[in-house]
Amino acid sequence: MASPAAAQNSPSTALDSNAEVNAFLNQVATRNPGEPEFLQAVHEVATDIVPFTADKPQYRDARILERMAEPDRIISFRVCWTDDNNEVQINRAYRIQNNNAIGPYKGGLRFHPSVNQSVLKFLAFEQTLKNSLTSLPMGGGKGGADFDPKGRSDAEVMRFCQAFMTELSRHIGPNIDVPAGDIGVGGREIGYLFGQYKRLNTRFEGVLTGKGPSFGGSLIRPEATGYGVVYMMHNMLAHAGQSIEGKTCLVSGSGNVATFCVEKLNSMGGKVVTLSDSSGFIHDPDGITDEKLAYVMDLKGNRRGRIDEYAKAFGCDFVANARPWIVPGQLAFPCATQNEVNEKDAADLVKGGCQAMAEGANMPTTPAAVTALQEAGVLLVPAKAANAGGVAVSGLEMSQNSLRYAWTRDEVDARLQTIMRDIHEQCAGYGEQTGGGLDYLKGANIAGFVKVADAMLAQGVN
Ligand code: NDP
Ligand code: 2IT
Repeated sequence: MASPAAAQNSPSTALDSNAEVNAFLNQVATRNPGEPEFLQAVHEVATDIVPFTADKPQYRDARILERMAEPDRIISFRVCWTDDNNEVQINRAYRIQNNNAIGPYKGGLRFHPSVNQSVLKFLAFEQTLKNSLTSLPMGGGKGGADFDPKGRSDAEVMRFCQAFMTELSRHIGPNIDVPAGDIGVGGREIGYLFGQYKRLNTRFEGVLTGKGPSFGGSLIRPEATGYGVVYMMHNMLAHAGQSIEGKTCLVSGSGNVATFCVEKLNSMGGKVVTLSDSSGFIHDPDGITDEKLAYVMDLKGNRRGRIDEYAKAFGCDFVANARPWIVPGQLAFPCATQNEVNEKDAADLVKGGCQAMAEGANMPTTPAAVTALQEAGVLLVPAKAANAGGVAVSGLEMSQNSLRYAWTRDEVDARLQTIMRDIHEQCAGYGEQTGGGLDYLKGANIAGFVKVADAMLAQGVN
């Protein structure tokens, strides 16, 4: 395995750049009070970009990083709808249009009670760099609402989606902003949202991705994020002379990203022993086989049940209110939500023999945990590189919609594999350390930044 990230700069340059990072972050903190997730994401990027641009006055003079960390536009709106008891419900919704230097705004919608402006601003900022890594023409955006789909009937979810789209439709379009799914927004919700957009605009156009295959959705889009995470792990391990075959894998979450991550790991010879949801995790030492995975997909995707039912069905352990990182294993795939791996979890992972992590969720690892993992020599591919397969196939869905054509599963999967290989190469290229080893976080930040920055420079001050 590669050695831990080594410091590149001389002590005095490092001090200068630390001071500059801090000055920049103080400014961002003052402008964005009460937004810890947004500051965390900007901090993590600035730590790499400020030293990188130290000898590149073109980026500094044009204040590119500051401009990227100030969303182009924040749209905030009220969503009113009636529940099955005819009671009026009110939710708060947003669309953050962060940056469209390289293409229309693009990014998912999240429906979860924890949604607020800070969470969506961090996601939109990250999305800008992620979409750049895919090499497809997509800017960065993110949206959602503090609506909780849990326990709601199909009819309630439909009415909420219709009310949400009634306002959102004014702000999006195939050449303006193209939303997709994220936590709490899957094929069902995208269908309802698309139907309402069409009703309001009388236009059948590729304004959302993740649509059903019978109305313009790309094959492999549901699988793409989870598959892409595993392709990235494969590339990273191959670079280090290793493979997934025979390794014990820890996966968190049990939604879209987690389940297709397990499917691909199984097909590549990994043994997955954990899954989780917001109530706790299951540990199945015999492995979550394809048959057991089909049960999980039905449980979470159709019946919308809880993960402890798996433990009852297959006779294994369920640990309430805990995360899987205490289980020994070589490969880790956090696929639930932000900050689900903290410093203590990182220590547990290292103790349990973890060698590599690919982030399926966005920003799942706290800064202290990142440091602990890197210092222990764990290979770590950050979310903006590892989970970019989802938005990449969304980009391919946009291409197919423009062509009025549909590629086969194999064609889309082949393109996905090529894109993930290319992202790995970009990150490895920019992440090489002078003392040897690879810092994939730095590589992803710089590779994502450069393309957007150059497009912004070319387009003048705006
Ligand atoms: P889903 O809604 O399909 O699944 C989310 C899973 O994470 C569920 O198991 C859910 O548990 C769990 N979870 C959600 N919030 C929390 C929480 N606060 N604490 C513990 N567990 C939680 O979402 P996705 O699989 O689509 O998304 C998972 C992650 O992947 C997110 O970070 C998302 O941003 C990221 N991502 C998604 C992409 C996509 O294409 N869908 C693309 C790239 C990244 P429960 O059932 O109890 O709510
Ligand atoms: O975080 C993400 O990259 C997504 N939720 C997918 C976005 C998309 O537009 O497909």
